[in-house]
Amino acid sequence: MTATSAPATAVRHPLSRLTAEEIDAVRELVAGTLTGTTRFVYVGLEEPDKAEVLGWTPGTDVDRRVRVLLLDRATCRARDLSVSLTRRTVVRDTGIDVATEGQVPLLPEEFAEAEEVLAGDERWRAALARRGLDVGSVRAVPLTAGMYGCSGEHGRRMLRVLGFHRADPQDVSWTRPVDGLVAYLDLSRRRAIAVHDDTLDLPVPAEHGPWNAPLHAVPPPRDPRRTGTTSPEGSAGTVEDDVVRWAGWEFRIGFDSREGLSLHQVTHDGRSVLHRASIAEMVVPHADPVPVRSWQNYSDTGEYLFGRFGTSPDLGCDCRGAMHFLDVPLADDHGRPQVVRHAVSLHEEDAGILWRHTGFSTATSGSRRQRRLVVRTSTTVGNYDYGFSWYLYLDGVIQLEVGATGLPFPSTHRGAEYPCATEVGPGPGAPFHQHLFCARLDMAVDGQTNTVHEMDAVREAVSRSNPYGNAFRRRRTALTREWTAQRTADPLVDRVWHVVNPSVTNRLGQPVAYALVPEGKPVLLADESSSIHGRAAFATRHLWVTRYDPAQRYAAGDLADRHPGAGGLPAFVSGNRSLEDEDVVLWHTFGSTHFPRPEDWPVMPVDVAGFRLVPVGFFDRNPALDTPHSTSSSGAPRSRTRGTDAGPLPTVRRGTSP
Ligand SMILES: [Cu+2]
Repeated sequence: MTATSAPATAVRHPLSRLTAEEIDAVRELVAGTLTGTTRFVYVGLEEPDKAEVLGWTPGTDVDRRVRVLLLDRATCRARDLSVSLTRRTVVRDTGIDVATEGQVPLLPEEFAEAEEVLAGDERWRAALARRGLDVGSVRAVPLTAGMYGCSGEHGRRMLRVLGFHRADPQDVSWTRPVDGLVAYLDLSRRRAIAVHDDTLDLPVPAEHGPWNAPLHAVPPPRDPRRTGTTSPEGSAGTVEDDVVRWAGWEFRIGFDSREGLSLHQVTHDGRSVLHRASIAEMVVPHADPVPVRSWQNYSDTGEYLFGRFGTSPDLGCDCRGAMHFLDVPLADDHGRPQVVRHAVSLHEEDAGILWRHTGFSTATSGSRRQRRLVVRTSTTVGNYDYGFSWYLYLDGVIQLEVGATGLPFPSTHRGAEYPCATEVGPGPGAPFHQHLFCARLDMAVDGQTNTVHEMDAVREAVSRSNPYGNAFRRRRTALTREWTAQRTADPLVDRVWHVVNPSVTNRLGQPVAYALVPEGKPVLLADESSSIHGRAAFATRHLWVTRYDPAQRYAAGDLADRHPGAGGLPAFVSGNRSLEDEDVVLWHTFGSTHFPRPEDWPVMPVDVAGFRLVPVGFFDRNPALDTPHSTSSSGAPRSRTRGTDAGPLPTVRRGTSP
């Protein structure tokens, strides 16, 4: 299978994002194998092996490969292809056994089809009629099906569908659940296997309308000065061919339709910290045990491909001040490039006080402002909107913050005593649920080989050396094998994980390290016997450490949708490889356990979760000592009653300390 025309593959860097021209070239290369019903589920760069990336020099050739997942909608057969743009050929084309390997991710057109199929289903229509609803006024909301061993579902490409009444086109889709009703849809046969109507008398909530509908009594807009931050002075950073340089940091930006934003080859003053960082999976398990929604567990990355639903920011609101944007071309269902405008934004912003001290003399007093570079992207997956913000700070800290907003998935509330949902409005309930993300952190602290230590605070018993009982210390436990490197956080002992390079020491003779600092919130709460416990095993621990393997990319396995379980991390660690002084990858589960509030209705304020990577002996001293003194936003020097800090500098630049 060879293309007739030669695509443009001028490689700027082995990790350069796919261009629209390359997506076009991929489509041409596989065109001979397509039928009229073939759809492109995924088109993404096959990142070269790490050794090839690290050894690459500008001008060198690299085999530019693209992974393609195809689905024939007529037969539901799926294929996994590798296309070489350099050699202009398909180098791999294998079928996927969907019953054992799992389904390829779902397509937007399959979601659209769900409503059409159910509109013609007598059982669905009768259930709606029993509630006094016309089928045309009910939005069918298709959701990933999970694996529950239901009869007739083995090996099937499935959705489970709930209904929401939409009284008029201005309504958002999520405010008026038609509760007690669910359809199980077989996409291969384009029909409902089952329509369950629990016949409970659960009324559709009466209140409806978008968040700014008069009934919500939305107050007039606030003073614009209260609505956000700005960077009026601009940024001292640069972006060139997706490589960002700012305040000593340098890294490459990646983006694909599955993981969304990724950071590559993150260095600080030329020293390596991370080889690659991304969100490799996420799951949203729901807690409501009623049959109509006990199956609600979505892997938003592996099943929906949340990068594919990347959104353009609302300029002036989502981001303000001096911004830099990257447009991202992604392949649509037909393999055609579609550009998400401004999919990634970068800006610099104030982040409070960096450090300060009022000394005994004027010479020892001073204060500095913290600033951070923000690399941000957002995605809308059904009822939820997620914003992913990577922050890089002046003091060497890296932080990921995920903000969740939109609407909690609603039910009809089943009464004040109902234990697994909150009544969020007059009628709608919001079942409890979790948003659990898995960050894949391919660490490279001052080199590719590192060791991970678990660090706990430990109380010391009274003894001859601790006669007053005030002593506490830190216990260091090396995580030496994959079977024992599956850990939970413990905030009561301030547990963190140090990624250490034993071969490199700081000026004090200590091995350099970066700490993964978790928030330590609950991991997966579903019972150990539940389906989702096996299918999202990654989320049962805050930390897994594996030895680097380029094929091990996704925490719940390569194909998450309809996978029976035990894929991903449990399989990756089956060999119990040694982790000491090796090329290690950290998989960190974090997120929120969401007990919705009335304040989350009819649109929820952003709730955040995340983690930090903090240098521990990586630097010889505070790396931000050379931060210049700040000016006020007007550019005038602040009045200073003490100290010798000299005045205004327009932006943050390293090495220009007064
Ligand atoms: Cu939530």
